[in-house]
Amino acid sequence: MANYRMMVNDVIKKADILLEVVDARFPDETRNGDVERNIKYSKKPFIIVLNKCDLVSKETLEKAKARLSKIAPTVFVSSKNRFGTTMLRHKILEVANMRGHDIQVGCLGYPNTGKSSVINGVAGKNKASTSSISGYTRGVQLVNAGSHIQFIDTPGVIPFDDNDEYKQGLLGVKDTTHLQDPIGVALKIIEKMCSENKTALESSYNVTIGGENEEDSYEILELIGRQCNFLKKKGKVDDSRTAIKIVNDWQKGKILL
Ligand SMILES: Nc1nc2c(ncn2[C@@H]2O[C@H](COP(=O)(O)OP(=O)(O)OP(=O)(O)O)[C@@H](O)[C@H]2O)c(=O)[nH]1
Ligand SMILES: [Mg+2]
Repeated sequence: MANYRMMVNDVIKKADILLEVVDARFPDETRNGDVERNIKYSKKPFIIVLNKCDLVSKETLEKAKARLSKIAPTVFVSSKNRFGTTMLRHKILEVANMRGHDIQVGCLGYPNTGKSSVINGVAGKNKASTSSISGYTRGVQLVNAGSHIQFIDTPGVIPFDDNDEYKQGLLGVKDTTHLQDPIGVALKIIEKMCSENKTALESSYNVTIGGENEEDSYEILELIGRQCNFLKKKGKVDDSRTAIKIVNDWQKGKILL
């Protein structure tokens, strides 16, 4: 754990500018207060990058951007679709405001938010390795992105006190093989979807939510299980199997918000 703090501070020290990469589906949950405080303390410029914006509606994105812009310049990108990456490159050059020598860009954020993918998006090539399993980038890596930009890719970091399993499941920090309670996580996903975008949940699983009792997230999970034909003996829904599917789909970006 002490290593984590050392690594973050070391990257902040080396970098001319920092990117905090957050997941556009949960910008607040994936912002790291520790990291932001240390960046502020260093007085170095930083940009908040709302990545995975392909998974979020434009309206929600604009709201998040307006809110976060009060903290730091904020851009949204989809490194998957290479959307906004040119804009980010310009923003880096603009905010760093340096001439004459290479710009070192430190890339920090929670595990699995897409730090390495954002770097690849800006570099225009797959130079940093990525994976749907979090904890993929180990150790600090330098990536040349051309036109005087060099990235410092880092392993994802989580604030010390944050070991809530539900959050780790939602954010994809732990995959279904490492979660102790995938059903609990699936229920959280269902709750989040129902409060923010029920229609997207319905169309992902080809179900209609709204019948009696279907305000209850467990009932919705059963409905989805039945639709997927995940049944046990006597026609009972296999809730674990359904939960694992939901969590996997969510983590792989198959459910839009
Ligand atoms: N839908 C979508 N998925 C993305 C996007 N960017 C990254 N991903 C996916 O998110 C997962 C994590 O991406 P990485 O770039 O490895 O994330 P990271 O932050 O470097 O992860 P660690 O190094 O493990 O901390 C991969 O499955 C990517 O394909 C995006 O813009 N949209
Ligand atoms: Mg990485």
